Amino acid sequence: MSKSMKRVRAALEAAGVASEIVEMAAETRTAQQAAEAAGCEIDQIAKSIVFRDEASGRAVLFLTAGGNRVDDAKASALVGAPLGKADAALIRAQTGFAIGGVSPVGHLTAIRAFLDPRLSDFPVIWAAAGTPRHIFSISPQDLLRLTQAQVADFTG
Ligand code: 5CA
Repeated sequence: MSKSMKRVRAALEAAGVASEIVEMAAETRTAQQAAEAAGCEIDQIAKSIVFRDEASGRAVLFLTAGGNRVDDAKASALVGAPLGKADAALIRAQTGFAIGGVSPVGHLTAIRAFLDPRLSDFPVIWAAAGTPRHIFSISPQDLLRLTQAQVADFTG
């Protein structure tokens, strides 16, 4: 098992979340691929979209329903600072994950997080487990608890 996936598993276990990481037969790099693999609606996939807070230089996490897009202006207003693109190196350094497998949990360092209310329309959602082939299911409530995310409208 990859180190990235072990961190995800450890975070889920530490929080007492009864969730299993599932290996998919096909790649789950995108929300569309993940939804097809899980056999769920695209909005049931929690995308972990990372931006760079240009004031602090730190990464910020937007847990976004698969079919939604982050609106830059709304997201910046929420953060209270301009946001820029987080490149692969920043994402890797702060989260410990590579693009396509960024998990919402098990990060190397604490990350400020926001959660798309659309995700709360489902009893269970799916997210990346640290690799482009593994996902796990979790309730939106548990995901909120683990990420300490703020629920806010940042899509458009
Ligand atoms: N495993 C899937 C489903 S859970 C997954 O990780 N999807 S995702 O949407 O969270 O991750 C893909 C996202 O990575 C893209 O939507 C995009 O926002 C981001 N991304 C893709 N390429 C880059 C890049 N070169 N730099 C920064 N972010 C990127």
